[in-house]
Parts: sequence; structure tokens; C-alpha cells
Amino acid sequence: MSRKLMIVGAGILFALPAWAQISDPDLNDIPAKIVPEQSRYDYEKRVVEIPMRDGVKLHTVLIIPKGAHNAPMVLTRTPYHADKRAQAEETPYRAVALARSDQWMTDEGYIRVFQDVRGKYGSEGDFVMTRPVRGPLNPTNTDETTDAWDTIDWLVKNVPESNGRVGMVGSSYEGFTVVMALLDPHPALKVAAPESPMVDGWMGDDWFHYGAYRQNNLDYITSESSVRGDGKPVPRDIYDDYEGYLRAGSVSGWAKLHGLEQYPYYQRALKHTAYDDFWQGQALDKLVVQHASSVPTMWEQGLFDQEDMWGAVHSWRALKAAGHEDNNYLVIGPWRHSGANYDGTTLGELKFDGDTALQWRRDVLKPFFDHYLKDAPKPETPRAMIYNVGANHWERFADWPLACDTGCAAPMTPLYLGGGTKLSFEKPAAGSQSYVADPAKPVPYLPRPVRFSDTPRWQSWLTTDQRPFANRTDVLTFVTDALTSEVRISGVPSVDLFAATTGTDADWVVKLIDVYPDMLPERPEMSGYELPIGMDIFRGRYRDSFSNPTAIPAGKVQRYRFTLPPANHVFKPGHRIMVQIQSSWFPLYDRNPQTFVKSIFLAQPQDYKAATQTVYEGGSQASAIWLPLVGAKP
Ligand code: PG9
Repeated sequence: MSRKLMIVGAGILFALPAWAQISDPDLNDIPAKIVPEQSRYDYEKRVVEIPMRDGVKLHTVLIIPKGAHNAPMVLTRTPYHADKRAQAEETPYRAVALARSDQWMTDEGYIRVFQDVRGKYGSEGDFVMTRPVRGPLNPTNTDETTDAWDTIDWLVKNVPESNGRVGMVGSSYEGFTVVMALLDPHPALKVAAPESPMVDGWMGDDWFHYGAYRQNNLDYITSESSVRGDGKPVPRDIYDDYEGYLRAGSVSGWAKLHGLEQYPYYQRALKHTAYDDFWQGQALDKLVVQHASSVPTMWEQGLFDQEDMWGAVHSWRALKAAGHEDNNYLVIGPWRHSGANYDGTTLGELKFDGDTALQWRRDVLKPFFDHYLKDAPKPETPRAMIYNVGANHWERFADWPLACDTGCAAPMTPLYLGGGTKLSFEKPAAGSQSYVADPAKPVPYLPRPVRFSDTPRWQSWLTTDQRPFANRTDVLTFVTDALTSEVRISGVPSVDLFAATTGTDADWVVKLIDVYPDMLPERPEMSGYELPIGMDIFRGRYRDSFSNPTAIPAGKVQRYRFTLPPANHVFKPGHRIMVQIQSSWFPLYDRNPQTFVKSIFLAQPQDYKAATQTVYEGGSQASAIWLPLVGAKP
């Protein structure tokens, strides 16, 4: 007789607790414990909870090749789910389990380690967005520097298969955690590659660009800080984000409408719209110099990095300027944000010479890591290696930039705006051009409809053809004649703009563009394409001070100076160089009301006013883009 019938016979069925009623093996097909059959796996997945100095345990996943001994470890610290990042799918093969970006480690017997940062997914503790370094902005005794240190210390003492050496890689937020580890590196940290790292969130990485707020972040804040696990972006009731943000008015208008006020990180942005102590105190390009490490470090970013365009190049240049070039290297590929970890054959309409991302990972990054982690021969790592999209090949530099204001082989060269719609290396006669910028009809950053959730368009938007904007009456367009010889630039172009507004605040968007010939027989669909080479936005109230914004005196010419993203480009014969200037880039950047108000986040409908913007040319007010020109002027 079965146990179940005996129980019924005893008449006590209803007295038993629920779990006892289903304990009969005939009626429960889920065993209490299963030992997965993994004898055919070529790796072991080991999950450990590593204690930090304050007792908080961080969830850590190790992918260890079977039979590994004396193996180096490569660590990534992530807010994006260590379990998933470590093992893309359940498979017996390590080469399949690891992401594409990690394939270079599979043949070499690396132990791959992912860890959830505190407060996210399996890790204990509280999540603080890009947790600042210990000090005034973080009064606790832990930060991502100590967490990296404690983790590496535990790994080298508790993973018997390891050789006691650790490297760190990671892109964007994960790149930020790499940079934080470098501020006080554990002695076992032997090599690092911060990829598209988030370094200065106000100057030019994720949150602001020169003071203009990037509204796509409202989705990021929501998905990242609503739950410990997988969060979701804000649901939309209006398909076109251009329309949705326009109707909401200001950042705070949209935030209020969608419940963002509950999020501490939104409140922090609202409180710190200027480059105050909050932003300055966590600007990692300054901190890496104050705490310069001797860890060999390869800084990497994309030429078309739509999220973190500032971090890698500014950190590398700051370290170089402070005399730390010996252990710091720079790589800039023809990539979108984090594109180094994916397929690098194309981006938007651009086609490159093979898989440029694979070329970097396999031919440059791997030998670099192999050397410092496994004593492989020292590779010939170039000090800087940058793709040239115009010439469609990689270029390697013993020193870079090739032209700059001081200390370079060549000086910067002005390319002047003026003389009608001309752009020329010769200074034009004094003059000016005006346009009316109306916040009610802001210039879109992509042809509408615009959806932040449209990932392919977002990822390639910095390569978007600029023709749809060139003929708007609120966009000034200046262009050279068709070039008769090559124009090569290699460095950081900078803007020197003399402009006036009838308002009391204004944004200035400046775009440096390569205009393809009218007919390109080898790729007719690219004929006339206006390819952005470097674009950025500058909020006028910060022209004299990033920390103390001031009203622009209406009608008075002001000088605006700022750098564009790094460029290494050949404008080919038959192409033309173009500059476009406009006063909005919506809805990616919040609208400037063009009336000076204390906080643009809180601007009211009546503050938004059309203004006439005038750009001055020639004479003592010669607006120009200063180019890192290599070789003679054409
Ligand atoms: N760009 C993303 C991010 C990093 C840091 C802060 C906010 C956003 C990322 O790709 O991780």
C-alpha cells in the first residue's frame, strides 16, 4: 500500500502542512537537489560571494577552464548582471558561454571573472550610481576602488587554479569600475583596459555635454535604479520622443510626468546642473592623475561613441601631460559606444576594412594582456592607435596628437567661417550671419520620428547623414570648395566661436563634417553623404565658468571655446569640409529656453523664447574651427 493511502486511511490528510502533502515522490517530479551533469563541459562555473572590508558580500562568477593551473584571471565588475555576463548561454563549451568580446581569452586558458557591483543583482549592499570615491561625496569607507582591491585580494588567495595575476577589462559603466580600480590598484592587478569608460559625466560622457543634459538618461536612471535586478525603461504613450519631450517642456516636466522624482539619482542631477563640487569631485580624468598608477593601461573608445566620448581620450591625455605616458596607451576605433566588443565591420552606412573590433581584440589587446599576465613576449604596442575612416585603415602613432596648441610636431590651424557660406583656410572679410532659433521647433538630432529605444539608430547616430539638417533655416552651413588635395587631421579639433544672441542664454551645436563627392561611383548610395567627423554642444551660460553660469548679455558678441571629440581623418580630394551650427539638438539634449533661468531643468513655458543668433566672421571676431592639420594647408 502506498504511503499516501496509509495517510488517507489514518484520516489525517487535512491536518498535514502543505509541503508534507506533496512529499510523495510519485507526486513530485522536481527532486530536492539536482547535480548538473557537466562531465562534458570544458569549464567549471564557480559562484562565490566575496566579502568586502565592511562585511558586504559581492556576488562573483568564475568561468574556469577544466584542468586550469597557473592561469591568469580577467575581472569585470558590472552593474549589468554578472551571471549573464559570465555565461551568455548554458553550454558545455567555454568558447560559446563567453561573450564575443571574451573569445580572445578562450584559447589562452584565462579564468574569466564577473562580479555584480554592490547593490545590483546578487550582490549585497546599496547601489549608488557610479559611486564616487571615498571622501566628501562618499562618506562611507568603501567605493569601487576598495571593492576592486578586496575582490582581487580574495581571488588571488582563494582560486588555486590562478597564477596570482589579474587583469581588468570593461566598457562604459564597467569601464568606470576599471578606472576606479586604478586609483589604488591591488599589487596583483597587472594590466587594465578601460573601454569607453564613463569618466566625466558633466563635461562629455553620459549625463551632460558641456552642461546640456542628455534626456535619454531618464530611461537609464529608471531601468538601472528602480530595482536591484533587471529594470525597464519608461513606458511611452507618445511614439515619437521628439513630440513627447516637446510637450513635456523641460527635463523636470518629463520627469514629473513619468514618476522620475522618486529616484535619488534624478534628484542629484536636478540639484547639480552646473559643474560643481559634485561633478568635479568625481571627474576621473583628474583623479587618475592625482593617483597615477603604474599598471599598464590601454584606454579605448570609439570615434562615434554616442555615450562616453570624453573619458578615454581625456584620461590618456591628462596622464601623458603629467608624465605618465610610459604605461598608458590609447586606442580609438571606428566604433559606436562599446563597439570594440562587437562586430566592427560596419557602423551605420560606413564599411571598414574588415572586423576592426576583432582586429583590436585579437592583435592588440590580447598580446598586451598575454604579456603582463602570462609572460608572453612583449608586443609592439603603439602609444596610440587610431582608425582613419577617410583612408579606411588603422594608423599607429609613437606620439599623438600630431598637431595641438603646445608640445606637438605641428600647431593647430584655423579653418574660418565666413564670406557667405564659405569655409576657408584664409581669413575672410569681417561679416556675420544670423538665424532664428525657436525652442518651439528645435532641430532634431535624428530625422523624426525619434525613439531612444530604437537601438540600431541610437548606436549609429553619430554617423548619420547631416543633409536633412543642412537646409533648415535655423542651421548655418559653411562649406569649402571641393578639395584638390588631401586634408589630413589628427588630434582634437576645437571651436572658437564669436556669436551674439538676442536672448540671455543659448546653446551652440557645432558639427565638423566630411561631405562626400556628388557622385561616388564605388558606392553611389553614399554620394553627397555628410558624415560627421566631430560634433558637440556647448551651453552658453558656461562660457566663462563651468561652475558659475551667467546670463549672456543680449546682443553682445561673446566668445565660445570648446573642443570637439578626437579626430584622425583624411578628407579626400573631391570631398568638401563642412561646418554646421545650430542652437538645439533635440530631444537628446534638453532645450535651452534662451532666457536665463536659475535651473534649465525647471524652466517654465513662458521662459522658452525664439532668439536671433548671429555668428561673426573675419576681422577681430573670426569664428573658426581650429584643426589639428597635418601637412601643408591645401
Ligand atoms: N553609457 C552607460 C552608462 C555608464 C555610466 C553611467 C551611466 C550610463 C553604459 O553603457 O554603461
